[in-house]
Amino acid sequence: MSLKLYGSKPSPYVRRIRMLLEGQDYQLELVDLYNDAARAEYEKLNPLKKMPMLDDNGQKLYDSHVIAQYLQQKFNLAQASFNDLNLVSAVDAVTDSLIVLFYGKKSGFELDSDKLIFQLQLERIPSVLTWLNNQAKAGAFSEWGYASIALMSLVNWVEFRSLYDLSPYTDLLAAADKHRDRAIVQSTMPE
Ligand SMILES: N[C@@H](CCC(=O)N[C@@H](CS)C(=O)NCC(=O)O)C(=O)O
Repeated sequence: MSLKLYGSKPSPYVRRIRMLLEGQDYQLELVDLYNDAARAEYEKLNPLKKMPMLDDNGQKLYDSHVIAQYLQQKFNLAQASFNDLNLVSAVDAVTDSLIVLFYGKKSGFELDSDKLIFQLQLERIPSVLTWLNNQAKAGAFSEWGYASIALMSLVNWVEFRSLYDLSPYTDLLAAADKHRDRAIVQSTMPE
């Protein structure tokens, strides 16, 4: 098969691409970045050692946004608007901050706000979630597209790993609830 997506099932960035690839023929190549041997093997394919990576018959792409752009062109999918891309950037900001906190915790650190690296993330997350919640209230995620795909990847991953209390962000959760039952959302749930 020519189209191969490298990544893990829990990864929110990989999940976006799995959802974008709905209905397409591709192979998911599982990568375990927590395993030293698997990481060393993956480095031979991808020096960035990040996921997702797409390999389309030898054409490699290393970043989910570049992959999304590539797939939009390849399969004639709708282009995301700049407003949607802003929503995706905001979802990325929360995702990246939660990844830093997740790695911090996994590395045995206390996630207190005395440490600048944690303080920055702990400040950013509620600020961005509040903005996203207001956007959701205004209907920004009502259509199924790149922004809603990014939102579902974030919300389901946060729930799967119990990473953060999203309950105050009621409009954001209501927006996610509108898409929860989609077949592609259900079939790509983190596991
Ligand atoms: N900007 C990248 C972010 C990808 C990313 O951070 N992926 C995480 C997994 S969710 C990863 O590969 N982390 C490994 C590491 O940072 O060493 C994208 O959009 O693809």
